[in-house]
Amino acid sequence: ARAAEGTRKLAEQILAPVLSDIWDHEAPWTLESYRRAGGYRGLRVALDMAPDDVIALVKDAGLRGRGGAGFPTGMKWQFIPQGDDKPHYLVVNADESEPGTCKDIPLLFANPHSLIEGIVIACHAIRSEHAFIYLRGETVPVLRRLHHAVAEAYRAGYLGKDALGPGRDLELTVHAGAGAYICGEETALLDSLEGRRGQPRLRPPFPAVAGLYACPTVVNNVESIASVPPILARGKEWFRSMGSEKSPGFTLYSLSGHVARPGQYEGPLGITLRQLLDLTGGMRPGRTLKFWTPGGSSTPLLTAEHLDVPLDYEGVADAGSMLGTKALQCFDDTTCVVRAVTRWTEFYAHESCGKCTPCREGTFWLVQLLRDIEAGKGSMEDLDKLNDIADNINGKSFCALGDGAASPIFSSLKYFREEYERHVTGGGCPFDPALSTVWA
Ligand code: L3W
Ligand code: SF4
Repeated sequence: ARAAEGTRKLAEQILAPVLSDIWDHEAPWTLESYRRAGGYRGLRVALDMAPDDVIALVKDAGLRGRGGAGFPTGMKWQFIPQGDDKPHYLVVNADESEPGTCKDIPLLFANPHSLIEGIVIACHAIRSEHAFIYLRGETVPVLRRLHHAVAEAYRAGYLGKDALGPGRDLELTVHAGAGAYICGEETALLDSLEGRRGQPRLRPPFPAVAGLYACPTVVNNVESIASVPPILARGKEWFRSMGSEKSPGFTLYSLSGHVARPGQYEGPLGITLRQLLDLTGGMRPGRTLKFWTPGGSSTPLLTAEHLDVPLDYEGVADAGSMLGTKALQCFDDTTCVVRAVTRWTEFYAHESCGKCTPCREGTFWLVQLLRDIEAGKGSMEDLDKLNDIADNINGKSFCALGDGAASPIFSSLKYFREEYERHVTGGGCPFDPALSTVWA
């Protein structure tokens, strides 16, 4: 009975969305539609507050970054030095491209004003007069819609001259990237925005100290910034009434793969994949869950044993993985894990920026070994080599892309070593490629 009650409460929260509340309204991307639903109310509250009080509120609410690392948003804002004479910048990371991650682009497409309102509030808080949105360039319809929304916001006075109060202007620049996964890494993004080849910078200094044009810069994910206006409008207690103590609030879960109804589902942090699948029709008919990623392919795989892991930062970490971007890619019993890992590793090898040797060389060698194993040309020694190469990438690379590439190798060997061995002893892949629809 308690489980049923929990599921009912969860359904109520899922059915009372915040970020996605107007996605099914008519033309939700327009200023008119957004304002009709109460949009820009949080901004009015914020502009009546001192900047430091806005930062304190976001910090007390406990909002954590939704781009993958879960870093506390208010604390990041607080790192911006005060009393200096350099300009401060806000940069929104909309370069979404982590495999399986598909929440920021739909959010921008459906409701770009929720991001713009969050940007204005954040700029007030960190005393910035110029913000940038770095958008994944391939998403041309989103780019057009974003430009349209920014123009509306300028016309309405939310941006431009005196937008933050008398003498406090705010400019917002939308920049389309050229389609490199590494430009989602915050410092590579800044290099790309400055017109250079996007490659990670050494940290520290962190962007908060020396970011865009060597000035103090906050880099935040789209969903993090779009979550700020409702906190201003409804208060920190309301935000904290959802989720858990260390991971409060609501979030977007991107459900994909062999599920009956893939899509974006909004709910509190801390729900479980089992609850989400129960509410959304489960796996495709007649099939069972074999493995899944909690937050894109850079986060270690989990299995059906982990269906009741709370999807919050601590719960997923305790299970040996990371919440990451909450990209729940679900694979059923028809899927060859070696094939899935090979496909992801090919992605990392292709997207490796080449700056450091462990990642540039290691991802190349991982792909060669995996392809051989999948094709039945591998040996038992190759399985140890896979582990060894991943070990030489993990923690020894210049940025998180290297660790991300090592993670599916380690976790698949941990849970499915026997399946790798069957490829070696059986002369190739034991699965029927016609049954699995994920890999074209
Ligand atoms: C000032 C300090 N700032 C940390 C800031 C830092 C950054 C944030 C988090 O990787 C993960 C990665 C992917 N003073 C600071 C400080 N900061 N210490 O806090 O930093 P960090 O290093 O923990 O993480 P990160 O480099 O931001 C993000 C994983 O997310 N991921 C990838 C997602 C990809 C996308 C996409 O497609 N766009 O989001 C998925 O799980 O592997 O582990 O801002 O400056 N002392
Ligand atoms: Fe580039 Fe990979 Fe090194 Fe990151 S880990 S700097 S992506 S080569």
